[in-house]
Amino acid sequence: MSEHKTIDVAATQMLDRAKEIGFLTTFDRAKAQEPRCTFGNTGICCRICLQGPCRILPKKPGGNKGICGAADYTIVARNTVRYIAGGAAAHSDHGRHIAETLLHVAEGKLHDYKVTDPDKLVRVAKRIGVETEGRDVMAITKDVASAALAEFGRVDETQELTWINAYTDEKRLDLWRKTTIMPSGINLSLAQLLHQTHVGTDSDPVNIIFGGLKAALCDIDGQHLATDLSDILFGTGVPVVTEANLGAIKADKVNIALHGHNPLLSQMVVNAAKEMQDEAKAAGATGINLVGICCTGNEVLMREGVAIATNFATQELAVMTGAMDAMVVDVQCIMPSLRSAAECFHTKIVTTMPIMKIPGSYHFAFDEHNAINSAKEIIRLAIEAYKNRDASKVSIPEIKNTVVAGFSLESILNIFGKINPENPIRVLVDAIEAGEIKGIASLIGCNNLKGTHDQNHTAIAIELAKNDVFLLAGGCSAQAHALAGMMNGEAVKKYAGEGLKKFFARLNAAAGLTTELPLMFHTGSCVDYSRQQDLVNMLAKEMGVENHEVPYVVSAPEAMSEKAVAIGSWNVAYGNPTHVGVIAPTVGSQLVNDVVTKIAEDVFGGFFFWEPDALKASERLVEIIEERNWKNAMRK
Ligand code: CUV
Repeated sequence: MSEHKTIDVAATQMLDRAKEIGFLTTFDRAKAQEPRCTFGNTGICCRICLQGPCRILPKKPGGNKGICGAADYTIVARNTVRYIAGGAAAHSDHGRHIAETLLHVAEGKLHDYKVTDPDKLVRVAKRIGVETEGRDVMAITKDVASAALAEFGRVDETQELTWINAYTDEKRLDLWRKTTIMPSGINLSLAQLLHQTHVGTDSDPVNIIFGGLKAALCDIDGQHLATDLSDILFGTGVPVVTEANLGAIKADKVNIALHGHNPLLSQMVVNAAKEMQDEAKAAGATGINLVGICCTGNEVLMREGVAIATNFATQELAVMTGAMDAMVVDVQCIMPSLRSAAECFHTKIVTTMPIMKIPGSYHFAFDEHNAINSAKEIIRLAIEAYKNRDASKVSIPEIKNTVVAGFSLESILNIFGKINPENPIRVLVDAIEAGEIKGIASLIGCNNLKGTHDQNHTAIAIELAKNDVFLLAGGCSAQAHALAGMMNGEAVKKYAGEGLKKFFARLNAAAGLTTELPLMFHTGSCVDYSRQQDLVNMLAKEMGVENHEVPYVVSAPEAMSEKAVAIGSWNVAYGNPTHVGVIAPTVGSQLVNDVVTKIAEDVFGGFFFWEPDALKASERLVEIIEERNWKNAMRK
């Protein structure tokens, strides 16, 4: 039955293998959860106080509200925004960790990290108002890192967050001020949101949702600074050619998967591995092979060309190959079940962060002060594990596809700049205005086992490409396309409409790369979605329209995490129509559902829509883009 679980051929093989050895995967566990509780599924189960859980039971006298009197709309609104708080906390804490590291670099406390991209440092400094003229790199670094850290602890509500202010146009900022969703400090807004949704505080669903949007703006702020500072520390991605899928795991090498989100550790493992090939050889392997899973995989893919093994839903299956010697994990999206998967083999699961441990797995406290040596010790654990590998248990699917990735905003503009050096973004605007491409879509988000793994990611990409929509991608969505062999030049030939093909032909002729450009531009991890928004902001300016008038849409066909809810929400606040391929737990309240799917458009120009059917979703996305183009043409 595995063919209905995933469209990925390699994953299907590994699911058969899991069945053979009697390992129950996340796909089995998803099935065990059916049928879902309707109360939870639609958002009308309240577990905020200890009198609960309360459910909305309209047929019972007194049952149409919770014990405290909270109506369905209050319960649904509170539940929804608490997802945003969780997501924004995760993204921004990731950003804070990077900022702290950068500050320590500037203070000379860390020796294994450095400013790798001083040009980006200066660009960011100028943007956020840090003086650069005549100052040395470390002084600028210290101010930029301090400005980032100041985003978290600010309690003066008359001030505003620096990053979103620096990158967003004044009209949009004003709209956020008018709707009272402009945050001043990240920690403050997240604490206030938890307070606002405590039992007996706010029961007004619209006010609660606005509190949620404030937290969502903290999410994009934390994301943006995380991306900027990671680029400064580790370099800004340029196009790279590599491969994706389980066939990237090598039988003759010590295989180490980098899984999670934070590049502080994964980048050090990449650096250390370069020096340690001989140690692997001494153990009988031909070398060390690194592969990525989830977003830390995207980070090292962008900057180092590390191959993608697989994405979120299929992470356990990388262990099923029997050739995974160690899986090094940091934070977020790491399944606790990896340990039991590893027990069937020799694989070492190494947790590395103080807030992320898995009972029974190996914990190695990663120390930034001793980063390279920490990374080396972790690699040595993998080499030791390799010695215990049982060759008879190794079964690696012979499936992998060529991937062209590394599309930071800088590298995208660099390519456009080969056609129009004076005004690179004009290239995209010209293509839209000439009708060569209809618009732009961002394919983002996770895997969600309420549907078939990766099916809708790829189906929507194919439909949009056929309709001449230029595609950006990130997170596990980008990995889905990479795994399926769609992130390369061949896919353009196969799937792009005539206009999009022409656009690519012009780009390819000008780009001067040794490879053809891929069907979708992979912008990095999900912390990197500010790259997309920055591009949209530039487009709006160049087109002379407002953010919510740009022919741009977002699709998260398999959104799953709290972070995805936060990301979707700031997209809506920026004016972006945002498709989610699972029915959101807002449908338990008609009012709240209408606010996020309809009223939001009146206020922000962006809105959510839920559509599990890939074809219907694609049709709607294309319609929205066409409608925006039509309106823009009318305005002229
Ligand atoms: Ni941060 S958040 S499942 S790894 S994209 Fe993948 Fe991406 Fe969602 Fe997680």
